[in-house]
Amino acid sequence: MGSLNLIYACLITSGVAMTKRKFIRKICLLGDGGVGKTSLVRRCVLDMFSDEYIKTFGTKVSKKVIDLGEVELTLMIWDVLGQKASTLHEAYYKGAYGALLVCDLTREETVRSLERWRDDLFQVIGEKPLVLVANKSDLERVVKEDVLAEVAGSFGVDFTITSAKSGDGVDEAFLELGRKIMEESD
Ligand SMILES: Nc1nc2c(ncn2[C@@H]2O[C@H](COP(=O)(O)OP(=O)(O)OP(=O)(O)O)[C@@H](O)[C@H]2O)c(=O)[nH]1
Ligand SMILES: [Mg+2]
Repeated sequence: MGSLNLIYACLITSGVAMTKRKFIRKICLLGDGGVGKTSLVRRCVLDMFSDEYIKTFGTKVSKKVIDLGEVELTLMIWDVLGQKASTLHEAYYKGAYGALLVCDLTREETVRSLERWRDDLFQVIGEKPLVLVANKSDLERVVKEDVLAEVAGSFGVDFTITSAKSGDGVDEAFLELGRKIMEESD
């Protein structure tokens, strides 16, 4: 047996090559009503989309396993309603390791209100990794990229452009947040 094969066999018998480190982390999606939070979760978890708008009442938790190389990360995704009822939100935020801040590229006010969503979140869980998600890229854009860059810059985070409808950028947004969360835990 060659020495490489021998090393490989040793790794397998010791379990090193077989096992990924596994983590489970709660994340939240925040942003105004109708920006596409539920649709992003549906696209990410089920690879489906619907044009129908059913306001989220209460909260829904979905699970998505992502592969980050030597780490397997299970995201428990909390889809929080987009209404301004911060007493309710507090309970949803508890225990979250990070969040996607979602706005709608067709409505600039949804970008401006992200600051309040972030502040609400940080009041409950402290500063945690965020990714700014600018959704509905398949529609005609009203929000300019420099406005996104300015808001994201003021939060010290990156932004990702997505379409829950076409799927563009959706997996990347969840992956990016997952990566950031795991970097924090190192
Ligand atoms: N064209 C297009 N429509 C989208 C996209 N994402 C969501 N929508 C539509 O926008 C509407 C609202 O989407 P939801 O995912 O329910 O929005 P939400 O942020 O969960 O809304 P709340 O639960 O009220 O907070 C629905 O009609 C969706 O079909 C997208 O990327 N492109
Ligand atoms: Mg919803």
